[in-house]
Amino acid sequence: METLESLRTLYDQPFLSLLTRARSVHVAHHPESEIQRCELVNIKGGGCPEDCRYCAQSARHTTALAPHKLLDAPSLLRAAEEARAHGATRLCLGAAWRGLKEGDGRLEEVCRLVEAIRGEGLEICVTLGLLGPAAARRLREAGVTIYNHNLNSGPSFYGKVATTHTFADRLSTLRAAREAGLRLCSGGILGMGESVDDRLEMLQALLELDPAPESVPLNLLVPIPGTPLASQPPVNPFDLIRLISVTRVVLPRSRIRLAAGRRSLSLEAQALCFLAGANSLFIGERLLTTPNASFDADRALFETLGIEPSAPESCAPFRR
Ligand code: SAM
Ligand code: DTB
Ligand code: SF4
Repeated sequence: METLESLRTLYDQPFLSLLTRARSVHVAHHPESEIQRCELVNIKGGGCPEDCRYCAQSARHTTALAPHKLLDAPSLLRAAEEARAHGATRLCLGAAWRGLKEGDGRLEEVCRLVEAIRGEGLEICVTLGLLGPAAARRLREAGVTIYNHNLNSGPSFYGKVATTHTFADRLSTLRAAREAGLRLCSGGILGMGESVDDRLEMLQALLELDPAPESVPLNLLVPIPGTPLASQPPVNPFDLIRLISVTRVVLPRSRIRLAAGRRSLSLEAQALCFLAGANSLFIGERLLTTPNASFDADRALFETLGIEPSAPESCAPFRR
């Protein structure tokens, strides 16, 4: 198992050596130019009781976001069809909740939504907050195949990310999802004021889940006016590329998603992220509450780099 020191040694090697190493690991395990396309739908927006300092949807911050109730099945079906027409293979449904327990009426409502789109040929990922084992099993039964729950940062920094739940709560949700037979999607956010070691501690925690998540989204903080992190300075793209490279070396088979914040990166910086091992992204006009890279910008990106779309993946969790 990797120690923080060994991850740091990997991270600190000369940039081009690290990039070359990551690329060689990448091509040994993945098709060279293939990138998975995922699309997000915010099925329930805003009004969340948690205090995550980065989040537009926390009821504890005064942001411009108008909360909305759970989407109805026909609207979700339309969104799923549009996502497929855009070329997405995975649909990720997000809800601004603390979490769900078995017996909560909202769990059954989400299951009905999932059942409404399970014939659409998309992988269905949901991100609903903290989850216990029975709720995770119920979602699996309804047709969910992936659970997204980001660790967001390392354990030492987590107290500065949120105080209404703990890092350990997040880990136990991931374990419950895994035990229910769900694939895991878990990563984090760069740019909240954390150190490089905090980011590597997060990576270490993902590795310790053993098997580690099949998907690792790496988000750049999208600063939201009205949140405590509204004025955070932007992340140096080389720090992101280094983190993607280290993640690729230690998690050779996982998909690494260049997630939120892609709009703030040049085409050249995105190309280096893919060279370092990122092989998944969000397409579509919106993330959850903020704009995403435009279809025109993405068309130029895919054409310039000769990127090919991936096929939908099998549902079985993989073993390392
Ligand atoms: N409530 C659920 C939870 O916390 O897991 C699901 C929704 S939550 C908005 C999903 C993830 O989006 C967060 O864990 C975080 O990684 C990411 N996210 C939210 N706001 C963000 C922001 N402003 N910038 C970057 N990533 C963000
Ligand atoms: C992930 O890692 N990032 C996505 C998805 N998984 C749920 C969310 C990004 C949200 C960016 C800010 C917003 O749109 O509110
Ligand atoms: Fe936002 Fe999720 Fe935190 Fe709620 S639990 S404030 S939706 S990140």
